Amino acid sequence: MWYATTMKEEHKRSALNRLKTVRGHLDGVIGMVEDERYCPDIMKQVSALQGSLEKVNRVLLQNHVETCVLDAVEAGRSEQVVDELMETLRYAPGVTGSDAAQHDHESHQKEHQHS
Ligand SMILES: [Cu+2]
Repeated sequence: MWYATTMKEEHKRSALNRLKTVRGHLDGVIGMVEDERYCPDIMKQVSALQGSLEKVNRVLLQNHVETCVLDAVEAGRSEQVVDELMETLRYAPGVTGSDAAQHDHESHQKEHQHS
C-alpha cells in the first residue's frame, strides 16, 4: 500500500528535473559500457549518478518535513512522525553526511519564506 504526499510545486519540479537529468545521464553511461570505454571513466559517471540521486532524496526529504511532518505535528501525532522520520533518514544517508553541507543554500532560503 502507498500513501499520497503533498508535494510543494518547487520541490516537485526540482525532483522531476533532477530525475530526468539522471535518466539522460544514465543512457550515456549505458552507451559507455556498450562501447567498452575505460572502466574508471564509467565508474566516475556512475558515482556522479549516485550523487545526483542522493540530491533527489534530499529534495524529497525536505518536502516531506515541510508538508507531511509539519501536518502530523499539528495534528498531535508527533511521536508517530518522529519514529517514521528516523526510519526515513535511512534512505538519505547523504543528508546527515559531510555531503549535506554542499546543499544549495540559496534555494533553501527561498523555500523557507513561505511561513
Ligand atoms: Cu511526505
